[in-house]
Amino acid sequence: MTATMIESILIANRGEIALRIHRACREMGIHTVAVHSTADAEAMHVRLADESVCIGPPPARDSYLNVPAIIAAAEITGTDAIHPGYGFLSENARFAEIVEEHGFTFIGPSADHIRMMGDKIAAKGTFRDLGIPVVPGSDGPVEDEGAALATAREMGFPVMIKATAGGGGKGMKRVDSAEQLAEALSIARGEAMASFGSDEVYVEKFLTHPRHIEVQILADTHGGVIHLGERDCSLQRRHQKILEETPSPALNPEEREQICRLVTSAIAQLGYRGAGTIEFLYEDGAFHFIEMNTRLQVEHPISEMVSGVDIVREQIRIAAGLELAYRQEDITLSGHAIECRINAEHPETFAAAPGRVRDYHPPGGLRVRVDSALYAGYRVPAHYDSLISKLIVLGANRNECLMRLRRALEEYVIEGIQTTIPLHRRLIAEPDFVNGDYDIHWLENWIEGTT
Ligand code: MV4
Repeated sequence: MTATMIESILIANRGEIALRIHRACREMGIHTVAVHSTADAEAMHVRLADESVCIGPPPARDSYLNVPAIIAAAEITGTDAIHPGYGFLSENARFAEIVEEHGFTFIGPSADHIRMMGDKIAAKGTFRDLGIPVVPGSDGPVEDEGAALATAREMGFPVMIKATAGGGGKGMKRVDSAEQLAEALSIARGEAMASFGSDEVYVEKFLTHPRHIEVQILADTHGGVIHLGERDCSLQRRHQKILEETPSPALNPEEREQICRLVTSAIAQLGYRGAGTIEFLYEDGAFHFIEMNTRLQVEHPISEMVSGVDIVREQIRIAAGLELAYRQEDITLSGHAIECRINAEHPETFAAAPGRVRDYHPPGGLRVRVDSALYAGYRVPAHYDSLISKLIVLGANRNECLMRLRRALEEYVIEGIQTTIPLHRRLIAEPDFVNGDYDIHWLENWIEGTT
């Protein structure tokens, strides 16, 4: 593979992730182009970029999802490459194709790999064939109620009906008994059709108390593949992650080494390119693959903190046809990192709380990182995701990490809008959390019991 010169990158995103990508570009001497909606004219990502282009009105479908406007912005500014960030167009295979058809470099995997992982049945089959343990299930779409029932009886109830085109919690239905199956199947199909334009579904054994553990990988176009360990993302509310940590308190070093090596080998055999995350449900000492994400993830900084690897820099190097700057043996995962997602939301009701930030004082000090596009006087728009900041801290071990996190959360001042900082202050004082004793259901139960 020959190297492609990347001298200028259009960042097809907003908020903290647009800043994150801009920072990597700056340190690499790469020119940046921001795109923004009319609601974001005063946004920090626009202020920091070398150039900016307004691509449409506030609704995302008219701006950050507006493919012709983004391609036109890249053409007008003469950029070499487009980084999609997360969300928006980041896992849209057709967008990746269009970018390349217009002669730009897409900073991400091939459109074929994005498409493959977007089809959850295809993804499962691919990883199963590569020796990765998957959740037992129908191993393909279920054609009708009879087929679904046969699979369910084989697995034993409860089972989960999932949309082939789903992911991230959309289009799923738990079924506890044969009597519930027909209705659940028809609801799941209807929801899948409405959300994804396909009513294809599959059936899996329902795992009752798993943890969500995901492995971060990077793969170049020269056969180089590395992992940066795992992240435990079990603390979620309505499929929105609230706090992530690495390493997972649930794994011992042998389990970690085994799953990370298995994943690295599978990714190498796939010929995958770019950053990726392989998601597992982990229950009773066993891993079960569920999905692969083909984008940079919100929680990538905790992996950067323990590994020292700049994941965005490596994404850009990979897209330029360069080799990864690291081999696995160059990487030492050391210490413990936690990320708190801070949202512009009421800390108890989770009602969206956009508005003007009156005063702003982020925490600092040793091993404290704040990824945020906030500034004093900024008005958080109501049109987009409520994530306004990520507080990431590193400690020599989990206890030191928790002490530092408590200190940093105490320091953090965001005045004028409601945020989830008070939720995080309460959460990290909970004995179950302090003990690392939680599964994917723990947070919602705790919120229900304490608010
Ligand atoms: C499951 C499951 C239990 N059993 N699959 C939710 C998001 C999607 N990526 C997969 N999800 C789940 N799949 C089987 N076979 C439970 C969930 C699930 C979940 C997973 C990860 C983190 C939080 C979750 C909350 C509810 C349900």
